[in-house]
Amino acid sequence: MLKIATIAGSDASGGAGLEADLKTYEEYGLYGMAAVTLVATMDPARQWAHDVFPLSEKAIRAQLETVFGGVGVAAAKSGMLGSFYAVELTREYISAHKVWNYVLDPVMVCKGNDEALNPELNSALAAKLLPLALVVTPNLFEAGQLSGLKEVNSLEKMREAARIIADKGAANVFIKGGPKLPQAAQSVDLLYDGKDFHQLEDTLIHTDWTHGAGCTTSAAIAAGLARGLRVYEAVALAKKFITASLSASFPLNRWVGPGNPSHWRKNTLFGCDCS
Ligand code: PXL
Repeated sequence: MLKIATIAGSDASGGAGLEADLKTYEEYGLYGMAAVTLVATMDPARQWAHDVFPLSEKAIRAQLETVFGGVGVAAAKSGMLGSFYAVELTREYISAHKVWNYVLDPVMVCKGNDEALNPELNSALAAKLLPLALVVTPNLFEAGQLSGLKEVNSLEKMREAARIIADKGAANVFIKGGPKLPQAAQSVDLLYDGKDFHQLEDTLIHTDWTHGAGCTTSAAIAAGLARGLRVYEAVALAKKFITASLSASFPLNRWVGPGNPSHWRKNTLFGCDCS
């Protein structure tokens, strides 16, 4: 059984964070493990406002020791880290255990929020984790933050940002334009492998229920790498996977809705358009 880890926050609503990662790993037939960095909750009495409860340094280290020291993995991803010590511990364990298949999802915002949660933490994340990343998966906002370009809102700017982010140490940069590129008729993402650009396009799914789409995409890339795919193939399959997931997205309540990562399997297994 191939093993894979996530170092991420728990999303109590189940759509993003380590819950999305483990669901995705399961779809790829992998044995998923998780080191929890923080617990994120959403308050229905405050329009689904987020609260974040970080775990202690001791608790995070003990989990990383369990996962990397005690078992070992074919690949890992990190998501919301939430503290300087979680960034530093991630660096320590990914490098000490020589996890080459490491996918860095540089989570800086929750859905609908364009304010970086903590700019200094984001600089630490860039300095310490980009050099270890086989693939980094920023959205347009995160690509702007990581590159220092003010706004990344076109393919041209995505290329420029990708070059800068690769210069900071990431081996491959996958910038998710998705539905956010102005006038996009398709969902357009860009992979830069340090030499060439690859534009990936798929059907643009028109839905408000996209909670956890970034987490699912980076988990799917890590899962593809664990299965032995090369970076381009892992990214291309992840794009198909998230497109299928979003095509069956659904609301949890009036504020939020996730994709459905089991949609592809259910269609294949049961040959129906079941959600
Ligand atoms: O989608 C970003 C994200 C990542 N990780 C956790 C989250 C969220 C957004 O809600 O809660 C734990």
